[in-house]
Amino acid sequence: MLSLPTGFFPISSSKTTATPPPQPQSKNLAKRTIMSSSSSLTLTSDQPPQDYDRLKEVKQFDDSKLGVKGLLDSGLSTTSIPLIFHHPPGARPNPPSQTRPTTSHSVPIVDLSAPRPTVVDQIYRASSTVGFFQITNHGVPLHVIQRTVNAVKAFNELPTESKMAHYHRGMNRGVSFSTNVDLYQSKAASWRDTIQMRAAPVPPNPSDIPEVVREELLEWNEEVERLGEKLLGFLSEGLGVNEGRLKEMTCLEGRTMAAHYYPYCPQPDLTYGLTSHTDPGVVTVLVQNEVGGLQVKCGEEWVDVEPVEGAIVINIGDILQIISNDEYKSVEHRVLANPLQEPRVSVAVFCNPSNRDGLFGPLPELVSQGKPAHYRQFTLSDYMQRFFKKELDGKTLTNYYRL
Ligand SMILES: O=C(O)CCC(=O)C(=O)O
Ligand SMILES: [Fe+2]
Repeated sequence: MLSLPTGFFPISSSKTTATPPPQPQSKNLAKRTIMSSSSSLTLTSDQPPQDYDRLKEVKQFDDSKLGVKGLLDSGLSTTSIPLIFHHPPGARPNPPSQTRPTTSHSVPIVDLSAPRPTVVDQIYRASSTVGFFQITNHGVPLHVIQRTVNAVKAFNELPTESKMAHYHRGMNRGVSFSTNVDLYQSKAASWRDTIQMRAAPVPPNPSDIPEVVREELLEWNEEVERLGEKLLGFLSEGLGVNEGRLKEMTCLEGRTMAAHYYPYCPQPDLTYGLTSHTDPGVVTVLVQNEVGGLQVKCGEEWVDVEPVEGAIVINIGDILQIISNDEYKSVEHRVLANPLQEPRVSVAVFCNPSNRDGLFGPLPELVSQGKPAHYRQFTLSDYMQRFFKKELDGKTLTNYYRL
């Protein structure tokens, strides 16, 4: 069920966005097609008709350039969601999203204004258990976070016709806007639209970024770079290695941004906002609005990553789990479909190494006779190739390279 994670390597590889063969269609035609009564996008019963052609439906939806927000605004999905979004009964949120259980676990909040040894210790503990934590007093002004989130909201709430002009999956220019970045890979679609942006090493040409989010996403990218450096310092120190170790490995230099919009979903128990996955990179830096829905898996429980005003969510990715020889944990997380009228907005920045030909594996400082390496070494190019050939599944990177 695990699908391509949002916004990791996709950026510079043309293979990243498995787009079906182009079929020229005018906007209006696309819209007519999706709205025609013969389209099973209007079919919402759990039982697909015998002649149900899922790929055709998916493609029609993509060609319509509506995204889920446009589908909702078109009036097509105000009470029920099309079949392409229905996840199989055994793979739906359980228990239903409206009755989230209380759990004994929680995602730690680390106050970065505490003395450094305390911060390092708390980040180490969170990273080696839940794999997620939130940081406060991090130096990024609240209004900068709000500006970023509000810009993403404003873009998604533009009239559908204006957004359609930006709708495409290819990342050749370093920016895309589409629904479900994994639309053609996943078995069931989810209820979100996403702007993806290559953030580093080379951000896109500003004129290729939709104007409504242009300044804000570029500014956010700079904030994340500053914050990321501090963060990598804490994470390195927690491992007992030189403070600059992860930074020197270029772990911050390959960044991708995914700005997600999760509108109201009329049937949130049939689908997801984003299905369960781990992030393949080093660390992810994420801001979210007040709506909530992000959950992290702790044992068999799904624990809410509660929105905290001004806080920034950090999670460990697969590469850092490997580099740390399993001291840090890359943990599965997901987003429930949004049952509220207020949309959920989040902006994730995936920090990856930029060095694709160097060898990555457990840090030699962390390996000894008593603590053997859990992984073999690999290059990012190798990983990317396997990743896009879909040779890997589940906790892709960690399982594949595990010794
Ligand atoms: O929207 C969120 O809160 C989570 C996003 C996420 O996990 C991802 O993009 O990989
Ligand atoms: Fe993620």
